[in-house]
Amino acid sequence: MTVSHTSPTLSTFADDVVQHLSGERPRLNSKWFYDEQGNTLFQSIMQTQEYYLTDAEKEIYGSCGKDLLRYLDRQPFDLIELGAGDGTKTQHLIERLLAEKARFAYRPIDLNGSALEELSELINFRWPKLDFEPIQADYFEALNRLGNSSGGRRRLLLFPGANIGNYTPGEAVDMLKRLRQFLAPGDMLLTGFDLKKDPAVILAAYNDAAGYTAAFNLNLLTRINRELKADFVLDCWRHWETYDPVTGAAKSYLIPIEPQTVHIGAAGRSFNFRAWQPVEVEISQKYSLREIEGMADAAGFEFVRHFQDSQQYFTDSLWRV
Ligand code: AVJ
Repeated sequence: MTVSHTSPTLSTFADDVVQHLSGERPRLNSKWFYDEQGNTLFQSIMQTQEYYLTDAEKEIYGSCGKDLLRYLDRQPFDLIELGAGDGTKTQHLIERLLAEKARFAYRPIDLNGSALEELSELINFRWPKLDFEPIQADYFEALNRLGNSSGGRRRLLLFPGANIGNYTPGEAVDMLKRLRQFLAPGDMLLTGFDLKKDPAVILAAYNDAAGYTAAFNLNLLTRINRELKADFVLDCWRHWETYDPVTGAAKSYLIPIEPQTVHIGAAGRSFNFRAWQPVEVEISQKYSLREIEGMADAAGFEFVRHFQDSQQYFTDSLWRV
């Protein structure tokens, strides 16, 4: 199968950038990080020694399969994955599920066509007989396409990668409530959450020594320059990361070292930035196990259990409808 390399429509991207930059505190939405260069940089981040999240979830995915099947009463099910990416982690789960002779169809969802294409190659190479159909779309657009029943089959919805961390806690609960609408009694949701831990460990993960995270953040300005005909002067912007152990929010900012007027051609708009005026770009929210259990409740799920890595840095939290 082929996945098309569609970009978001220019006007969606332009409108979103203009809207976020226009507020009293200028912002940019981190969902636009992932153009081709952004994907490459994110892959490099995942390979740094500081970015512990990927290995932690890989370890969990490599060991929770048997338990998951037990909670699904070993019935056939649909494995639906939100933000599947290129499948480097999920293949460890699929491997375990198939080793346990599980019967399931795999439906990965991602906005990113090139990641889905890599995932397709991986699946076709390793498990050509797996019932597999990738969907290139927004999470909810894809879920709408799938409808709110799998014809009586159970659903196991995977929401991996601490992607939920890019929402504020309030937005995250709203999002989880919406996911709940696509599930029926007996269906399950497995969500990856990064946990509160030593602030030094968290800060380092978003401030790697080789500078991939800085390049990843700055690449958003490069993308806006290219796709929206803008003129950010890249040399004048710095990446800055903070972690607040009280709220659990890791935040990244782009900060200009001198005043700048930036014209965005595709939107016909200009924006003035004062020297050192931060532009908020990304939140990567960290939670405690207790907070996560509270979220299950708030979103209308029954908390089942946590699957954690051996360092207890990360959890994949299993909830039931
Ligand atoms: C892909 C959203 C989980 O927030 O940890 C990595 C993205 N940003 N380094 C995260 C990211 C900077 C990542 N997620």
